[in-house]
Amino acid sequence: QTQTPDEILGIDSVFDKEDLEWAGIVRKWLDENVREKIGDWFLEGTIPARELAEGLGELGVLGMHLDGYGCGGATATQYGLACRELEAIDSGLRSLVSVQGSLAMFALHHWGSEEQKEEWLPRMAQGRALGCFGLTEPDVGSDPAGMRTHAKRDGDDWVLNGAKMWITNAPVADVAIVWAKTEGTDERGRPVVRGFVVPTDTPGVETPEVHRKISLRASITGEIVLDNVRLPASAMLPKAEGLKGPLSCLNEARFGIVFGVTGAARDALTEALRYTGSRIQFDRPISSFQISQQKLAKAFGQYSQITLLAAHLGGLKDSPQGISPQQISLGKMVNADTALNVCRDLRALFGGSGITSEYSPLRHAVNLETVLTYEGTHEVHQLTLGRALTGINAFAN
Ligand code: TGC
Ligand code: FAD
Repeated sequence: QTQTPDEILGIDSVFDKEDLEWAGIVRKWLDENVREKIGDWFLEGTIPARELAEGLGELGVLGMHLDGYGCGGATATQYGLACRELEAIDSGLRSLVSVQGSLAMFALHHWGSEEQKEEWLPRMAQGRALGCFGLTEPDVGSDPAGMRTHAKRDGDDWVLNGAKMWITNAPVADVAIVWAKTEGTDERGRPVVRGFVVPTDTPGVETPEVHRKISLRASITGEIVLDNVRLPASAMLPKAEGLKGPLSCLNEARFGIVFGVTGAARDALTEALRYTGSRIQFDRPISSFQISQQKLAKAFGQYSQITLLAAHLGGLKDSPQGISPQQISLGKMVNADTALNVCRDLRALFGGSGITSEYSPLRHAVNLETVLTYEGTHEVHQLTLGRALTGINAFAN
């Protein structure tokens, strides 16, 4: 008598019944519409983002944790569980949804004017308009305070110059949320960072694709090049002033990753159980070897730990006390790293077949290399937690 990982873990008492039912709806839609195709998209180095967005909009996962403007008004845990199902297919698919809902839509929802929200959010929730989020630059990643992209006033207009790099969805987006330094400084002498809503068909905007990726291949990554891009005064996000504007959006997307990567680990473990039960060597299924069982049990233990941490952080985010950036860093640091180790270790159980796109663990593992890096590298989260634990800032000294 075998039991699934989630049965042994007792997933029914980790999450509410209605939330698991919702996750089941997302899983079924993905199984019917995406699962079979993902290996090919990964090999081809692309994803039909616009077509998929409309389906995902109908399913209700785009901006699902935001209220009003055609968004779903779901809880953080429900959103997390959707990310888990998306990343059980591929991190690139979860990225598509994270960038749309947690970065671009959240920036508009949290920091935008009424007009900006009404113009963009309903269409983005339906997947009829795609957004991207430009913070990173060719020379500036972990330290966004060093950004060079700048916005200058010219009469009532803003004129933007600069370049953003590694921007998910940029080549296919209708709108980019671009973060730029403005002239002048705040009371602590720091340049003031502002966010701008930039339709990608504005003259002076180019969004070339980044090629030759060997990770997150089922995702479209690009640059945003801004050459004297003239925007009306109304293009600025009025409520975001300073780096806490973009960093608040990162909290949302990092939270999605905390849940998402548990899906990748679950999928790798499910495939490993299936494969090792049917593959015969030495006249026995390879699941009967003690070393195979050790690998499976270790992966199951790690999967259980990261699922419980995600559930705990989801509960915090849904509680009146809310969740802190340090708690989100804890989840991102531990869960991305652990899921990567789970997928990489399980890959070995597939022998030669494990290096093809036929089986998911290696694809998940190479994707998780990106997940370890984006949304704050593993080291950035270690230093964030180191600072919280010791009171000493080790980012620059
Ligand atoms: P510091 O300069 O001291 O702080 C600036 C202001 O920001 C506030 N703040 C936060 N606010 C909200 N949430 C957070 N997590 C925040 N962290 C900082 C801070 O309170 C301060 O506010 P104020 O009012 O005093 O001005 O900066 P710091 O020392 O706190 O932070 C430094 C550091 C290194 C942690 C931060 O710069 C950082 O997180 N760097 C990593 C950059 C990063 O994650 N980039 C991600 C780009 S987007 C992306 O990767 C998308 S992937 C998309 C996909 O899923 O496909
Ligand atoms: P760097 O910051 O140069 O870091 C290089 C190495 O140095 C890392 O190991 C880092 O941890 C280490 N390091 C840096 N500072 C310190 C320090 N103080 N102490 C110790 N170690 C340190 N960005 C966006 O804005 N929007 C997007 O949509 C987006 N999508 C992405 C999609 C993909 C596929 C990828 C790969 C990246 C994406 N990014 C996006 C960019 C991502 O957020 C950055 O790559 C990330 O923040 C790291 O920046 P960097 O690549 O410049 O590395």
